[in-house]
Amino acid sequence: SRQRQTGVSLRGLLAAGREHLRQLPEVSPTPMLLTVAAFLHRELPIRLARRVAELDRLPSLYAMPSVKLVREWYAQSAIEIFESERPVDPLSEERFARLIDAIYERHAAVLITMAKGAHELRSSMKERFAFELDLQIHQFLDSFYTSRIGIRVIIGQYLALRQCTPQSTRIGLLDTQVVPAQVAVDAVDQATMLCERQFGVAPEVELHGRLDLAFSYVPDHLYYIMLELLKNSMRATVEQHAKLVGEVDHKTLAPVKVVVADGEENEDVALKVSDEGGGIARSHMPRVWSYLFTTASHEVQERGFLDTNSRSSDFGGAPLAGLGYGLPISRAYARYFGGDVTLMSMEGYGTDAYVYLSRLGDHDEPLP
Ligand code: W6P
Repeated sequence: SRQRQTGVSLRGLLAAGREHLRQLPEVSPTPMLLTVAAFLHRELPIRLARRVAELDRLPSLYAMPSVKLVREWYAQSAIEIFESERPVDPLSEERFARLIDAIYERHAAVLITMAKGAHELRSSMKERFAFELDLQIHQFLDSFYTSRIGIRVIIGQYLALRQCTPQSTRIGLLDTQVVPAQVAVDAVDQATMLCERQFGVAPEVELHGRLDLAFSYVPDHLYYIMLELLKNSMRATVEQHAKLVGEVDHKTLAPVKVVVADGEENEDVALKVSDEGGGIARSHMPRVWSYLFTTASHEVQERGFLDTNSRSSDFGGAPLAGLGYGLPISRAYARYFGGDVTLMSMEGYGTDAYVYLSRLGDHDEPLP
């Protein structure tokens, strides 16, 4: 855990992926794939061990059974990789990939289990959190989840490259031609389905701006972010309408608006999701980004746990009101490649959510 972590950037991942695909027709595994595997073989135990050491520094959280379980997964995985043979030829690379794949699956439920741990801690304390501890745990979880995103990106990229075919714009988890408007449409479809299932009705979504824009990104991350924002906007719209009109079974909901923007030589791609769902009180804003407060009821939370627990993918369709983790996790995804998510709200009217995605690709990943 005392060794230095080595960061990657979108540009670095793209370059390695392209080189792998260039070498692919000739040999398998390619020299580049072996280089990537060797990088993971050294890097993953460092990153995993650091999380174990960090956890050991938070005794109040670590006392929770769920958190202990997560720590065991991290320690076990670090040891397994550390003790595994270095991937240097087809056979050892194949064995290494199988180990990494199993570890990726082992850690599928980390988010939900840590959330449970934070919940356990909250209920174990009768009173509201002491501000200091609250902040400390929030920052810990933010670092923890940011680190997890990074680990899952480098693992996911390696495993996806092994199955990659050269004739596509897709390079592992990355795509050189992500069309944000198309990702938005896919997220709208899913959010609409979830919203209709929960409320029996969903607002229309209008799409504006640079609908043809394409750039290099991880489409799964953008999808996760957009789905989260759209679910929030749709829910707010339906609930606001019910408050004003006294029913939800009505088709005159204010539409949610999505705008895609980018300028010449612009460093960012920006997306905006706007709703007229009544907005968020300014005093309420901090808890919207918190891992420790959640607006969802306990019953919904429990369902949230069950609904997502069985999934091994991080990008499945989560329930409309789950853990209340969607926003901070979305922001962590955006920040991971140098972007951000912000909310601007007018209480009594509605909310604008802005997503900024760095298109330069040279941002080194944050390595807490
Ligand atoms: C709301 C609350 C919220 C959070 C995130 C995105 C959009 C919205 N709309 O009312």
